[in-house]
Amino acid sequence: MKVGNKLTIQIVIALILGIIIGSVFNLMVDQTWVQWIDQYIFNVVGQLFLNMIFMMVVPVVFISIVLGVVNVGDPKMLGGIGLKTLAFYLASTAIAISLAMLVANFLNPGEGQSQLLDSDEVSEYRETELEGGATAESINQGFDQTLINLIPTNVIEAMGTQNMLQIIAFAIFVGVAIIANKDKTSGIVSLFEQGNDVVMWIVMAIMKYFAPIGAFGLVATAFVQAGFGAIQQLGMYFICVLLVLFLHLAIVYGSAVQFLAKKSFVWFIKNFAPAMGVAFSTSSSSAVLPISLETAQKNLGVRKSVSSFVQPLGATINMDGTAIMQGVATVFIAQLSGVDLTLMQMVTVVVIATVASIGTAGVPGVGLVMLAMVLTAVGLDPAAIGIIIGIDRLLDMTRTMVNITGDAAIALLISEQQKRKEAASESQA
Ligand code: DAS
Repeated sequence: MKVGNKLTIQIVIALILGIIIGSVFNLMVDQTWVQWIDQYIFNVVGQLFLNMIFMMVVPVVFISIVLGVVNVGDPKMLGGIGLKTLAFYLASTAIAISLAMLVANFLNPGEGQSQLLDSDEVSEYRETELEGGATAESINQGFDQTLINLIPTNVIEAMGTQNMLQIIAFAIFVGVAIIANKDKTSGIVSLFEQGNDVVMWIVMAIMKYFAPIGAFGLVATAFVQAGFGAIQQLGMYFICVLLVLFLHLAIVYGSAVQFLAKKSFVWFIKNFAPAMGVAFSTSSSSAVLPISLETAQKNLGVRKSVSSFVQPLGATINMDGTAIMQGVATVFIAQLSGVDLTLMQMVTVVVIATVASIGTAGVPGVGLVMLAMVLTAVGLDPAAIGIIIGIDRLLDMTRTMVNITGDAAIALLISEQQKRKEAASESQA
């Protein structure tokens, strides 16, 4: 069942209303009745919706990947899709962050604002986040540990903690085992296929009945808390991030869809819009995964065997929108600090941000936590993150939307290339 236009329009209207009402309420945020409505209506409605879709992530991802591997049928072919996916993901992330630093160096969002480094937010962030060792160290585990952690020692714990890469790894083992024993595993394949129908029915029901009101609640409460007031002080930084997100979406993904998938980009955005709207409201690539899988398969016609492998992988390791924020933020903070980043430092930022995005789950605010590692790597003060944390929730919405749209664009082009390759070989036969 396609995710129809009516639902798309409902979600878009819900987002617009959430932004408007949230921003108006932000102007009266000190009023008790505003805080009551925000806490007991907007926040409750939004969190209930978020919980519902988070509830579906593990069953959907595990079942989809097992079926995806089984449908591919040949582990060697799976390896081919895997390598192609990784190559596209790493290339698009490196382009994203390079574009971000190019535009930031052109627009100079941090120029003449060095006083921001003396703000209370910087010292507060240093005390609460950095001294507690909760940020840079916790993710600065090094590439070797990230690789080791790919394989779970306890699959129940991996599912319990929604460790996406470990769930993907275990699902691939199960899928390959089913293929290797296909003369005896027809029953379990049917079980997984029926399971997939059940979980996807639940996802569509959540989308149909709760997505509009849930998206409204999440966006409204975010804007009540942050509001446009926080943007004024950091206007250039905010505009710079949004500009690069748009350019990356339109130019990089537009080209990938138009010239590699040979599909209209407008058609792509129109049909993927429901997932983009939910990503915007939840700020979580992981939470929106069941919906982005369903929307890519039903609305964009992406093959299940490609979608169920490429998109879950992308939700964890491919975060172009996040890399864009990190690129702009690093230049912004360097300019505040009066530091001219050398070319070598910019290359370091590209490498660190690309590696940092691998292995971190797609949950709200994770990009900011990874930024601490990027800033430290080029000798900048990670406490300066305190300056941008106030408006980060608003930027997180847009960059999460870009993150999952990139995953879907790459899944579409891999799927369309597969279809054209098969059509060509059939016509030769
Ligand atoms: N919210 C993250 C995601 O889910 C992105 C980020 O924090 O940058 O993709």
